[in-house]
Amino acid sequence: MLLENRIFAITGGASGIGREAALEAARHGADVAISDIAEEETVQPLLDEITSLGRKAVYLQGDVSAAETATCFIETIVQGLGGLDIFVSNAGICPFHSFLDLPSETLRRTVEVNLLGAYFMVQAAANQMVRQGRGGAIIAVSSISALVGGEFQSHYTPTKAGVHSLMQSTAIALGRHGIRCNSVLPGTIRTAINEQDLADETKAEAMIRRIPLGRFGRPEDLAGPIVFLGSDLAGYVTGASLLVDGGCFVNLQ
Ligand code: RM4
Repeated sequence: MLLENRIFAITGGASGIGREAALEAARHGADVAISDIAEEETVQPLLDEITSLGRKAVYLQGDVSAAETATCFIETIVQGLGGLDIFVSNAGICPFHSFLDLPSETLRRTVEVNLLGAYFMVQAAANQMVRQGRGGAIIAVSSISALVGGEFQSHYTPTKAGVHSLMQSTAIALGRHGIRCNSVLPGTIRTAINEQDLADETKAEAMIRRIPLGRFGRPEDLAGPIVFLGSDLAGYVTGASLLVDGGCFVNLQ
């Protein structure tokens, strides 16, 4: 029970990594707030699963690229759960596309969701934690792609590098408030974000061969690292980043 009676909030929590992190936080005793662009009715089974674990659950449908969504999410969290202890900025997109002919609107949307959305949400969460005066933990879901490139991800990898860097800067700005900021860097985790991309069996087999643990990650593989970074077990960890990639990044030969 690493998060007993804590209040845990996550964006992009309706599916994939966000969904599994939300459930694991509830298993560890937290009340949970979720935001996502999905219709609430599609998220209701997840909310029901969290309440079946004896924890409270609240939901806000919204687009993180709009600054006002962050304000609304914090209001939803405080009104529904009474405060905020752990905030996870997870929402993100990766519309794979070649570089030379990348449409400007695809670039803009990816930056607005992945980087601006993270910034708005982290800033709003931090201000709530500062108002509360009891510290807190902020975790951003960056990526192995903060550290390496992707031919069809030229619009995406800079946003993940930006999220990684954002946690380093906010760790400095918020340390005096007892707020820790860290990032997790997932490797290739099978979710809806890459379902179409990994349908290419030749690509998928080549990528798996580079992973020492011999498999793609599963969303639940991120749940433990996120709970750890949000818990008191990570009480002296801030400005750090945790690769969760099956060893892929370090595997040159
Ligand atoms: C990750 C990494 C994975 C890709 C996802 C969409 O950062 O690049 O390989 O499948 O993004």
